[in-house]
Amino acid sequence: MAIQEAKVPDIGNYTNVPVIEVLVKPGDAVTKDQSLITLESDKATMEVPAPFDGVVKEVKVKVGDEVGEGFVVALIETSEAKASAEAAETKSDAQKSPPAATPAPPTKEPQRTSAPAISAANATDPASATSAPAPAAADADAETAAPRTPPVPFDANSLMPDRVPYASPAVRMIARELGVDLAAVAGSERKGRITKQDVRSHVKQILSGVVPSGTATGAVGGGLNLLPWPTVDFAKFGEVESKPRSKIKKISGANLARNWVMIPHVTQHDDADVTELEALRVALNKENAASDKGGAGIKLTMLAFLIKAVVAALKKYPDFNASLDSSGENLILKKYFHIGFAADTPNGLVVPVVRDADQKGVIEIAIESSELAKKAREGKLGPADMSGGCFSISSLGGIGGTGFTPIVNAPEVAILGVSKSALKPIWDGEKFQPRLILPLSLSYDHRVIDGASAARFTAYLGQVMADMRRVLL
Ligand code: CAO
Repeated sequence: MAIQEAKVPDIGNYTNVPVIEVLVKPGDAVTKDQSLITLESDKATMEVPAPFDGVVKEVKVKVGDEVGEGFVVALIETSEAKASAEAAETKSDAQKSPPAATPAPPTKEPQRTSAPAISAANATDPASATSAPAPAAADADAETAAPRTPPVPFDANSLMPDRVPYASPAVRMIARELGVDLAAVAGSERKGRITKQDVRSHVKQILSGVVPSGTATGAVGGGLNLLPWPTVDFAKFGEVESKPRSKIKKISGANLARNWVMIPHVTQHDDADVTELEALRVALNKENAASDKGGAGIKLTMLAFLIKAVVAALKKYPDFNASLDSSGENLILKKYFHIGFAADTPNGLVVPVVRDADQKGVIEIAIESSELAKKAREGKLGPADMSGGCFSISSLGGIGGTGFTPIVNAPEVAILGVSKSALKPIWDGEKFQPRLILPLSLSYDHRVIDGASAARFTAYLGQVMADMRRVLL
């Protein structure tokens, strides 16, 4: 018996790569190629395999350590002869293996190699690569000169080329075994990393009908069979410039794409008569501007009144303040009222959250939402500022428009879009009266909310906005 060092092998140009998972502990029996730890660089996750069979005597790294080639990961007790034979075999395997930073080519079977298994940011997910259906007869668009390719099952990467499932090779292996397209799985770990448990929960959701079965490869009757994303050489048609997308745009884009395809959306449009409310708001703001006491300088925004009115509507219709649980069997009703609002920033869309809006007055909400919007524009929002939302509001009223279809911010079940209020002639039974009308567009998850409930919700919201005294009731 001998104690051998298991070291980080050649991992290409990566140095000081953080350890994000330690997969073994002292006393564990390991077999050659079994993963010992997972590393995470900016662009890839890599698992460091055991170079030989044996029993772990000591683990030399912990989560958060930074390692590079040659770093000792663990001490493994093994029979001397066996270890040297296996070490020699490992060396020759490594020579045959692709360079460490090259993503492994898609295969149906997991790779058995002692080179670190790498899940690079632009690697094709083998799970989806194995599932292309038979070629279709449809012609490719002649103008774009795209090659004739068969339809492919829905793959988030084809919609959002920057969204690549972020998962370790072990998780990818499980996904392949279960026939799950990782692009459809929401990662629960930091930076959206997908865990084995996420894959299992996803399968449970498919079985219970919460997510479409088409997101599992090979599922009967599933898949959107979309055409591949068109590849066009735009420069052929005129001058172009390539502009990198911001990190926020990539992340929010991937979330929006998932929510749009996975949630059956319906948008209910309605109007709120805000004539009196706007008059009150303008008057209070004038008072505040002239005041030398508390309240001076505070601007009451329409958004603040909307948040308060939404809380009243959520109290009356609790199904809107809810989320489906991971099995899809239950609706989780929330007893708190944290309202998110979409904020447009130079880097893209973010959704800060006003917490416990039911316990705050309109002034407090106005101050808090303005501060959050300022923080958003300065790029200073932390995760805590953006988590825990129950319902979102997307207000484009300060810009313009008469209505739009906001996308539900999963796992919430509804979102309110607000457009620009305008003076309109409204018939009062005797004559037309000029009234200030605020357009409301409520998108909702039709699995959870019926059309009639949505109509009641927006009608009630309109009543509250028309007479905020109802909030007191
Ligand atoms: N109708 C008419 N005018 C409106 C209005 C409405 N619904 N809402 C606001 N306004 C007016 C205000 O009266 C104000 O005018 P004055 O300066 O003359 O008083 C002006 O628009 C700016 O309003 P505000 O300071 O209250 O800001 P806001 O509430 O409109 O917006 C915020 C705050 C954070 C929601 C906004 O900055 C923002 O980011 N909006 C974009 C949200 C977005 O991108 N949604 C889309 C998401 S999906 O891509």
